[in-house]
Amino acid sequence: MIDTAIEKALNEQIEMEARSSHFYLAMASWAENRGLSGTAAFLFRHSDEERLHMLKLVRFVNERGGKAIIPPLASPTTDFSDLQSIFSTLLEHETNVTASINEVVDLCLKRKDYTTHNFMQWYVAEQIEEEALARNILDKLALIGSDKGGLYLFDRDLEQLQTEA
Ligand code: OFO
Repeated sequence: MIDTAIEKALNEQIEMEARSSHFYLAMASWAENRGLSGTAAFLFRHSDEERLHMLKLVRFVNERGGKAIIPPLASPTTDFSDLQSIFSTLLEHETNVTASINEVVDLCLKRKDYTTHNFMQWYVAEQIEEEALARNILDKLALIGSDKGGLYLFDRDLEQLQTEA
């Protein structure tokens, strides 16, 4: 049977992954409405992947004899000024997700729950990729600046960019 504190922490993580999915869906929609179809495709995929991250946790909690809680979600912000603000918000969000995952891992060690600790390693590795990807995109946007041709190529490249390593 899963430890109650670990179950609570995993349920909080479920909510965080669900919020990530919702958040990126709002960003994708923003991009689609501005004709940035490559960026929209990338963000729609990213949103789907966050939902998978949530599902993986839901299944794990239930398999361990806990009860996964499917959370209500508030409407995410759609107030973005430009792509820079989208991806810096995304990076900030992912940094918070990493901190939250580290807290769960820390709790697993304190409670000697090595099974959940092992399960969480997938998320630890995933966060390294997600943060690196967001930083990489922000670096590209900084290089492009206000160059419209560069923005066109950026959007085209994002269509192909994989969100997962
Ligand atoms: Fe689930 O990796 Fe982002 O949030």
